Amino acid sequence: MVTQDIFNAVLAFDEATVVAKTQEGIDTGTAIDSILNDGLISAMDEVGEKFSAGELFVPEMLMAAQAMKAGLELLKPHLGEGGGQSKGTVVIGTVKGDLHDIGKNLVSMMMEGAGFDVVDLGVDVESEAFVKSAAEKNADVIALSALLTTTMPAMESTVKAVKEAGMATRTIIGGAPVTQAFADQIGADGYSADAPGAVKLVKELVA
Ligand code: B1M
Repeated sequence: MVTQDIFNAVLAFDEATVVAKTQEGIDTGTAIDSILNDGLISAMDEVGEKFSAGELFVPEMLMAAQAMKAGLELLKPHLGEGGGQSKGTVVIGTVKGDLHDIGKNLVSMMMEGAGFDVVDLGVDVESEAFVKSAAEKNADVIALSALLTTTMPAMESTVKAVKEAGMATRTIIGGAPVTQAFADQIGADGYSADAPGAVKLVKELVA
């Protein structure tokens, strides 16, 4: 099955096969959700488990991430309803100290696919940069991603900086260690566990 091949290829850090099999899946009508969730994302979960178990190390995590990213790029045009007038502007980034960007990129792609203008500030983004960019772009929403428990406090400082700047821009947060309880605790306007949920949340916030 093509999704199993994609899963195996990410775990083998075999970018060329990830690309070939992802394209084959698209061309043969495999559900995009299945390529994404059963192929690419499941493989990264497995990589994380192997890393926790001491069976894989950082360079291998990085190679798996490169392979996954190559597959994700091919899915990009298929990740939303697209077209039409802009539904609003979202400034997105991974917070200060955190270099993980695959989940953030997925959220960003799905928001673009859903018709939002997305300003992606990348990784390791300072609170001030979120505030400055949101003010310049008159953004509706600032979307913060974090994958490390140690960088969650940077979400709190960013939400605080947005409030202190007196901006109307709403803030949403997400990423593996983040929870709704944490969002409530730091006063963020929303939390989602995954990229489709983040799109739904932003649609509700700008409605
Ligand atoms: Co790192 N890493 N990593 N890593 N890495 C994790 C996160 C970890 C859980 C692995 C583990 O121990 N099992 C662990 C964190 C432990 C913790 O804090 N609790 C960890 C660690 C420890 C580290 C280092 C400290 C390792 C070291 O150096 N000793 C280091 C930190 C570097 C830094 O950031 N300062 C590090 C480095 C790296 C690489 C650079 C090698 C690489 C990242 C490459 C890249 O992103 N370009 C990497 C990777 C690949 C991972 C794992 C294996 C995979 C992450 C991923 O891309 N998943 C990860 C283990 C895991 O998560 N299972 C791990 C796929 C992606 C689609 O999922 O990003 O969770 P995710 O996004 C999801 C949701 O979370 C959500 O939507 C997506 C699904 O739809 N989401 C949002 C994400 N952002 C959102 C924002 C939203 C809404 C939803 O709204 C705004």
